[in-house]
Amino acid sequence: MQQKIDEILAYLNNKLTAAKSSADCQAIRVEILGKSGKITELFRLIKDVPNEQKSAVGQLLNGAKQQAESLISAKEVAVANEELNQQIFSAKKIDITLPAPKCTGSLHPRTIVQREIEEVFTSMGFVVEDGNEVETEYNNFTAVNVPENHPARDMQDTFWLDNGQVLKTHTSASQNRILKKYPLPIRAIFPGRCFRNEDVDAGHENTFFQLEGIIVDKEVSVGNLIYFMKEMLSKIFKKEVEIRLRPGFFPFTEPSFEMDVRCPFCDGKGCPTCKNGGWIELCPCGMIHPQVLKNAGINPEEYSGCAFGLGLDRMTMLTFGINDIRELNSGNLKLLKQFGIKN
Ligand code: FA5
Repeated sequence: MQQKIDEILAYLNNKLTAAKSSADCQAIRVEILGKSGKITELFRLIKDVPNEQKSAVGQLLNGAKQQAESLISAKEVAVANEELNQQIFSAKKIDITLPAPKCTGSLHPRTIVQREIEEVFTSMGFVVEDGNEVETEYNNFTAVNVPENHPARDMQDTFWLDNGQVLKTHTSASQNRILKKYPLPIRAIFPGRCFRNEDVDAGHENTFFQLEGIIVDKEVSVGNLIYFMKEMLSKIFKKEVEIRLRPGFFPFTEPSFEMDVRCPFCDGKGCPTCKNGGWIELCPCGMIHPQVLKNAGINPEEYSGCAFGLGLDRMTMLTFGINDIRELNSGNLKLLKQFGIKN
């Protein structure tokens, strides 16, 4: 048996030395280790070996099989590497001095709407501020008049971090910092990503965007709020728009409102976008609560302010006719190709 094994291994070595390709190696593997391979055939002889020698012969054959396996595998790896090198180096030469192909991607629909809104507000003297995504409990809640244990905290189910901070639940979390940062009067907008521990559906995400605006000056009134919102919406929808205020509740504004816009798609006659109601609920807003001003060191006897918190995803969906908010976070390139605008 040992002699047969030696002959097969010698034969194998010769064949492997001559092998030039993966296909050659595959053929050798079949010839030696395949169903009717030379070593496989040797295993069939075990039945004729006397019982007391069966174990020793079995060991011998297993050793031969392993040896053949590792010789073939080593050659397969070497040949595969060689083939890869051939592919790389014999392929068409790349001229690395050529300019890169122009492939700049496109803007996300939400970014397009955000930039348009920013342009409108900056043209009216607003600064654009950035906000943190991780916020202190104080800024997210207490500074905007939602003290600890106040039931209003339940309005926004929050992701708490181990260090006691939160993923900001609304852009209002930046109000205190911005009110302290700028000298009065202040006109600022601050778009940003917000997080809430919410069930996701076509209209709600756990990660979404808002765009907040504040105006603090002497004698600011609801009239200012209406004026700025109408200006913004008219520019975005490219037509004169009508808005209405309904009573709302937010601890950080007094009075608080829900602002609706007369459906710009059907002029209020009724269509699928406004669910035939003629009005679209757009954004909550109100006059900044005196306590919020005080918390930022502003005297509410002297100054007043108004604020709004626009749902940027909602505005994007309206603008582009997207009916499921989940599309916006999906990373789906089809969405970008359909609505994105080249940067
Ligand atoms: C607020 O977050 C207030 N901070 C807004 C505000 C600012 C009021 C300043 C007054 C003055 P609200 O929870 O309603 O309010 O959210 C505002 C907008 O954010 C909603 O109208 C909606 O468009 C959007 N929004 C809220 N939760 C989600 C969510 N889970 N998914 C997508 N958009 C959301």
